This record gives sequence, structure tokens and C-alpha cells, in this order.
Amino acid sequence: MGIKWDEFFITGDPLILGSQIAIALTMLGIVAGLTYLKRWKWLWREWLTTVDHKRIGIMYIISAVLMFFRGGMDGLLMKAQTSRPEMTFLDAQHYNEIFTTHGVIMILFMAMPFLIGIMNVVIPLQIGARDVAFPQLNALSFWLFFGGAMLFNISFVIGGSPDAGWTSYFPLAGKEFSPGIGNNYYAVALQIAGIGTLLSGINFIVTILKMRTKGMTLMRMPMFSWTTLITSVIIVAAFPIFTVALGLMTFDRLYGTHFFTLSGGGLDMLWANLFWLWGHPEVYIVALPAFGIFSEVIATFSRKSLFGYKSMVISIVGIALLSMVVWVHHFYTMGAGPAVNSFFSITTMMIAVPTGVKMFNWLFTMRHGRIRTTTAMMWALAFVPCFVIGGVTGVMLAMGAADYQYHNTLFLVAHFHYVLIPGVVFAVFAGLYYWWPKMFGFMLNERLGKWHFWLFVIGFNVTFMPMFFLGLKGAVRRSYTFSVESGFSNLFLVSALGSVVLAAGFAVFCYNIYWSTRHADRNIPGDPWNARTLEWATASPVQAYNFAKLPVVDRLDAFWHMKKANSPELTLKQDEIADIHMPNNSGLPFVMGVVFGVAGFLLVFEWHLAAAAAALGIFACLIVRSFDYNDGYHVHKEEVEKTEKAWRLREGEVNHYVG
Ligand code: HEM
Ligand SMILES: [Cu+2]
Repeated sequence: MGIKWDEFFITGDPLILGSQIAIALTMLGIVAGLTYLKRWKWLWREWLTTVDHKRIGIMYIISAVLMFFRGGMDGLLMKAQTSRPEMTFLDAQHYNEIFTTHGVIMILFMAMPFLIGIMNVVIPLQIGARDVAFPQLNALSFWLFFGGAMLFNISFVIGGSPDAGWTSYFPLAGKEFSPGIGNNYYAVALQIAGIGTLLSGINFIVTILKMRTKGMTLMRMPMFSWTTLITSVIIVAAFPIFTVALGLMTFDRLYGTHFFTLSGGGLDMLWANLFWLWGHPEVYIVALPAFGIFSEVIATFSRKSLFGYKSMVISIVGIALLSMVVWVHHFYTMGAGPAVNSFFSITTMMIAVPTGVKMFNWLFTMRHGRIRTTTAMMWALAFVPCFVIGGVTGVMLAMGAADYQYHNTLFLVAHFHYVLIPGVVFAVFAGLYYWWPKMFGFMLNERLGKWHFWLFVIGFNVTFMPMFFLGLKGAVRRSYTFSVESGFSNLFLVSALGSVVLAAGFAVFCYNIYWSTRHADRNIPGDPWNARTLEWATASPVQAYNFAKLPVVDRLDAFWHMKKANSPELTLKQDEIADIHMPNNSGLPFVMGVVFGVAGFLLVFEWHLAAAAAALGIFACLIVRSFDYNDGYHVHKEEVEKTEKAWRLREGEVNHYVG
């Protein structure tokens, strides 16, 4: 068993050969650069072994930017291929592989790590804590995610990419119709990354329930903390379903079982049901935190507290519950019958209600507010109309009977990009512009930010708006080409041109990071936006231990009111400073990520004995961990005092210090 050696490296395609060379050169470049700058030790000590939530968050975000680049390239390649009728730039097989990797990477390796990264950076600060509940587990989450992502990405050059769509439906995804190993990558890599996500969910639930600072009741939590809590609950509810489904898929593909293969008495639609039982909640796993980000940004830049806080919380909980009972809307055409389809039509449409409530809450927050159109706020402003288009077309798709027309057309593709790009990508950009100073101690350039914004938003609309009309005219999704006679040419061309503008917007964002890293002012206050929540009561960038003394909260938006009242809570007195206990770094999570990755790789290639041997490494790591009695270190008083003085005593700082 196992793969033949001549199939190991993908050869014969100039595009892939070019990428192989580029990847090899980049790797060499990184190794050479690190060696030349003598940064290996630094990399290991400060980053690879870190258990600091802020650094872990930053590593998530860096990975997400890279994955956005890869997923975006896939998107552009597809747009290039369909820019003209009968193009031969990509063949059918290649197109299949590209929309599959694009979908998986965008959802699981771009949207998820971006949001989990921002949660990591922000949540402990927002609730007034020194870290998450389980810092080392947090690092393990990251390295499992990263191991899974890397494993998935190498499929492109070693062994072959999965090609059965991001939904990987059976029977297509089974061994019979996809005998290559591409779909093994899907089953194994998503499993590894998924375990990481599940652990993150558990970690954030415990963190938010147990580590809030004094006085911060649940109903005094910032909205981003609420959305993170509910998202984590959905993660814990939904990801195990995916774990099981992928496990069964692995058995079907690797060990000849027949859970999903019709020929062996299995049920192919069982996969579709399990997939969407996870997959639909997954959409809310990425959308809810994004709503939380918009809530923070809109409140701050309207200089008002969030309108309808309670109804917002109720809506989030409502969306979370409903998200579990709508999954069949992804396959009305399965033939479950009118009664079943009607039930799922109604539950799906019901989601529009709490979502509408949230929309109005954001609008009412802005009403009579003194709005500041910073780049972060611009993303929130653009989100509202764009997301409404995504939502309204969603209600159209929700109607079971009508869906027989829309199903599998580009109308659907346009719909979910109108949900995911404004609902997730705009939010991530808003969040990055907003919280950047907390992460890095300087701001992203606002002028470049505006360029980034306009190019991206215009490009996005020009790319995806035509797809609605293409879909209504009958253009199907996942089709690598079309004929001149179809009459689709013009709309496809406009859409392709739009994607170039979109890409230019992303390029400006990357340039902004580069420019700001080199030139931005490093002398910025802790609270540069005049914001409302506790993360702004820290230095920019945040001190390693977050808070010298944990803040005490007596209402919602407490930091804002402390500033108004010039409250003594903002002043650190010398006698309040004490030693701060911190967890030690650990190399174990990184090692476990590597071991999981290697074992996964061997499993993908169906080298079972080797995979089993590598998996023993996981147990070895667990054993080592059980004998780890090290319980951290203390940051000494004197050092805390020095650090706090350095930022609190600066002019214009709202956080004070008295000796
Ligand atoms: C950045 C610009 C983007 C472009 C140019 C783009 C373009 C495309 C295209 C052309 C398709 C395939 C249409 C077809 O033939 O069926 C597609 C599918 C898809 N896209 Fe995007 N997309 C972008 C961003 C995103 C983002 C941000 C997400 C998610 C967060 C996303 C998720 C998906 C998914 C899940 C699919 C379905 C894949 C499948 O059929 O298995 N895309 N996209
Ligand atoms: Cu759904």
C-alpha cells in the first residue's frame, strides 16, 4: 500500500514547478536570513515557545495574512480562467483543485485564525485578566492549527491537492472516485487543525467565565467578549461533529469502511448532513466575533455606548441556537420532502430577525453620535450595506422551493462572498486598524488605510455583484469554463477585472504594514482612539503582564466613565505594585504541532506503520508534560514599577502614576 514514489512530487505543470522553486527559495531565504541576523535563539525563545496570549494572537494573525495571500491567489487564478469564454489557462482538474483549496483555506486557515488571533490579543485585556485560563493549551491550539494548515498547504506540491470541493461530498470524495491522496490531506489536515480550534473554544469559555476582573458581571462585558463567549460555545458544540465526520471519512478512504460509500451500503448524504451540522454553525463561528469587532469599533467612533446592549446579547444567543437547526438549507434538492424543507426554510428565515436587530442597533448607535471616519470605522460603515445584500439574498436562498433554481449557481457563490467578505474580512481589517497599536505599539497609516479601504470595497463589489446576475442567468458554480453562446462573457470579464482591484487593495494593506513598521510614530499613548473598554487601560504595546493592578469595574464601558470622572482607578500607586506571577515558556506545544504534522503526513500517504510510530511521539509528549512541575516565575516589583512609570508618566496619558 501507499503511494508510488514517482507520484510524490507533483511534476509536469509549469505553474506548480514555478511555485515549488519559489517555495524552496523562500525557505532558503528565511533560513539564511535568520542565520545571518543570528535570530534563531530569539525566534525560539520569544515566539515558538511563547505562552503569552498576545504573541500567540500575533502568530495567528501572521499565519492568517499568509493564508489570505494563498487563498486570494487561488481566487485570482479562478477569475483569470473564467475571464474569457473557453479559456485554457487552467484545465478542469486544476480548477477543481483550486476552488477546493481556496474554499478550505479561506474559511479554516484565513477567517478562523484571523478571528482567533484577534480574540487572543484582545479578550484577556478586555475582561481585565493577565492571560487566558490555560496559556500552554493556548499555545498547543496554535501549533495544532499551524501544523494542520501547513500539512494542507503542502498538498499543492507533494502528492496532489484535494479536488472535491471544500464540502468534500461523497461519493465524489470517496476512494472510488478520488483514488489519489489529495482528499486524504483534507481528512487529516482539517482534523489536526480542528482539534486546535476545539481546544481554543474550551480555553475561551473558561477564560471568560472564570477570569473576569472584579465587578465585571456578564452583562458588563464588552460586546466582543460576549460574541467570543458565544462563539466558543458554538465551537464546542459543533467541532466534535466535524471531528467524527472526518474520522469516518478517514476510515472510508484509508481502511475500506463504508460509512459514506453507497456501493458498500453506506449513506452518502450522511456525510452532507454531518458536514453541514458543523458547517453552518461554522459560518456563525466566524461571523459572530466579527459582529463583536464592529460593535466595539462603532461604539468607539460614534462616541456613544452601544445601543440596545441587552437585545444585542439576546440576538447573539438566538443566532447561536438557530444556527444549529438550519443545516438542511444546503441541500434542499436532496429530496427530503416538502415538510422537512419547509421546517428548515422557516428556521433559516428566522435568523434574519436577530440579525436585523443587530443591524438596527448599530445604526442607532451611530445616530446622533459624533462619528469619526477613521479607517476602522470606514470598514464598519461599508459593512452595513454590503452585508445587507448578503443577508437579503440569503433569505431568497432560504426558500426551499426557490432554491431549486438557485442551487449550485454563481448566485449562491455571490451570496456567501457577500456574507463572508463584509462579515468577516471587513471586520478583521477594522479590528486590525483598531487594535494594531495594542499589538505593536504603533498605528497603521490612515492615509494608506483609506486607499486599502476604497480599492478593496470597490473591487469586492465589482467582483461579486455580477455573479448574482450570472447565477440568475444560469451560470453554475465550480465550472471551469463557459461557451460564447451562453452570453456570460461580459459579466465574467467585469467580475475578473474587479478582482484585480480587490487584489490591489490587499497589496496596499501589505504595503501599509511594511510602511508603518518602518516609519510610524512609536511614541503613542495607551488610549489613542479615546476608546471605551479595558484593553485601552494598558500601554501600547501592552506590557507582558497586561495589568500591574487588575482594574475594578462597576458598569458597562467602565474605562470610558473612569476617564470622564478622572477616577482614582486609573492611577497606579506605588504601594499597589506587587510581584506578578507569570507562566513559563514551553517548547512542548511546538514539538507536539510538529509531531502531529509529521504523523499526519505519513497517514496521508498511507504509510500506516510509520504513522503509528510517529503518533507514539504524541504520547511521549503527553508523558513529558505530566512530569512538568515548573510553575512559572515572578516579574519583580521593581521591574513592574519601572515599566509602569515609563508609560504612565508621559504627557497626555490618561493612566497615571503616583509614587
Ligand atoms: C479575495 C477575493 C476572493 C475571490 C476573488 C474569490 C473568488 C472565488 C471564486 C471564483 C470561487 C469559485 C466559483 C466557482 O466556480 O464555483 C470561489 C469559491 C469559494 N470562495 Fe471565494 N473568493 C474570494 C474570497 C473568499 C473569502 C474571503 C472566502 C471565505 C472567508 C471565500 C470562500 C469561498 C468558498 C467557501 C468557496 C466555495 C468553494 C467550493 O466550491 O468548494 N472566498 N471564490
Ligand atoms: Cu447554512
